[in-house]
Amino acid sequence: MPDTHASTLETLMTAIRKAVGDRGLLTDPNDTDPYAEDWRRLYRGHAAAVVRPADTQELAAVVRLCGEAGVSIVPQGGNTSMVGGATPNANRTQIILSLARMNHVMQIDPVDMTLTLQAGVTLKAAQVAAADAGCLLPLSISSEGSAQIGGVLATNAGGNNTVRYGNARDLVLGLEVVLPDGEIWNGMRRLRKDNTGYCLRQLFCGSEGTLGIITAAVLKLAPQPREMAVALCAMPSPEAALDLFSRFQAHDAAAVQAFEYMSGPGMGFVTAHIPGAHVPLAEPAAHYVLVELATPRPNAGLRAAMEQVLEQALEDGVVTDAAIAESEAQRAAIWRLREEHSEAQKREGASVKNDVSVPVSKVPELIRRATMACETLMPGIRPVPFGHMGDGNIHFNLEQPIGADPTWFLAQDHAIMDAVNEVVRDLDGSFSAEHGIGQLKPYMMEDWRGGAELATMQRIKAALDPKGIMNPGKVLP
Ligand code: 2HG
Ligand code: ZN
Repeated sequence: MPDTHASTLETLMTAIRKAVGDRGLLTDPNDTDPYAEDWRRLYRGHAAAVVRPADTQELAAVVRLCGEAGVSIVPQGGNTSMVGGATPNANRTQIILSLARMNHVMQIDPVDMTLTLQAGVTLKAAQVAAADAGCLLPLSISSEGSAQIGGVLATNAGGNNTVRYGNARDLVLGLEVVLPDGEIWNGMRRLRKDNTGYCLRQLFCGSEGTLGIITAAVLKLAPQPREMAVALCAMPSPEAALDLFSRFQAHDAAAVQAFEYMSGPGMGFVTAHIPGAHVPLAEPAAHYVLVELATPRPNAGLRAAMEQVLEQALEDGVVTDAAIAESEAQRAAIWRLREEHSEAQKREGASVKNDVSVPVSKVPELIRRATMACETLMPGIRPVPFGHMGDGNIHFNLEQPIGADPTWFLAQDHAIMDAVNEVVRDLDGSFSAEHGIGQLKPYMMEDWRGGAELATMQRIKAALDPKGIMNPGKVLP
């Protein structure tokens, strides 16, 4: 590092310490390094410091100081990015701005059906706060215990309930954002209708910290379900899974809260690596579906509806076996089989992830064609597709061949992603459905979004962040 930069950083740290106090600043590499590696362990960065402001004013002061010093900022919530979106470079020249201390639920209004909270509240804590007030925060993702609201919104997370309630951006009524020059934009409105020019809050949703830092939000709540029914189904094929989805949609589309696909091999990794995981069906299957029905209507008879649809599907050979949860504990155990897929794949070895989406009707074709493409590219590779079939988002993940060197395997990631993406493009899909772009996928942007779309994004970036200090190297190529 050139000496001038070292002394700039030193001066900056002194000023930041003044702004946030000793509690708000970590500079010892032993303290900062855990923040600088991503969950997948694809990126090991090193930060000059981790700054943990206590409130929006402190955070804004830090952003202003960094802007003046020309030092770039990597905003970080729960550090659960799948695309290295919250990991700094390795030069110890960037600071990580952690929202972890800004974790207060500020207000819940059961009449307006809104939840007002700081960005560092975990998604799980936000769900619990909503439930305590008799409402539902209808956003559920596997990492919800660690993921924070700010990151969830900044990446426009999707998850398990998109089929019914949309993505994170669909739940946002208001935002507070610290802009790259340190100014605070207070857009914490909780209006259902507000047509007053460009919709700035939507600009920050999905911007992955490249345009500003979300510090607080007002989220839309939904009525809490009065009845729920969850089933795990063994399926003969991906086509049968799509058929089952259509049957539930035809029966009562408003009740389908989640419709998740899992493969036989993926389920095998879960039962092998996750203690206590057990599939409540007689035989292992080649494909599985988790279906969750829920409704706020009283006396809706959901359990009977679930049985009726599944019985007919069993008779027609669309489902080969099914288990309906009889208790909350059984429901949680079935969901665990789905939610532990990422962790189980990590324990099995190195994997390449493809968070892709296609029209729902094309999911079976995606699974078949992408499987073939990857097996042709690399004999022995182990496809473990799973995910949100009800909204067309499949995590087409590939596990390394048994016995292969993980480093060698990961070095082939572009070729593997390209093979999957070729199929996705042919099916009119997207190369990133819900995980975002981070530092893993900017190189794909020119090819997929080049022309007027990417040029407009670059102009927006240049207008809001002319110094390029906000999460550089992420999203844009
Ligand atoms: C999920 O749906 C997450 O569980 C993670 O989006 C997906 O590990 C993955 O690829
Ligand atoms: Zn997912």
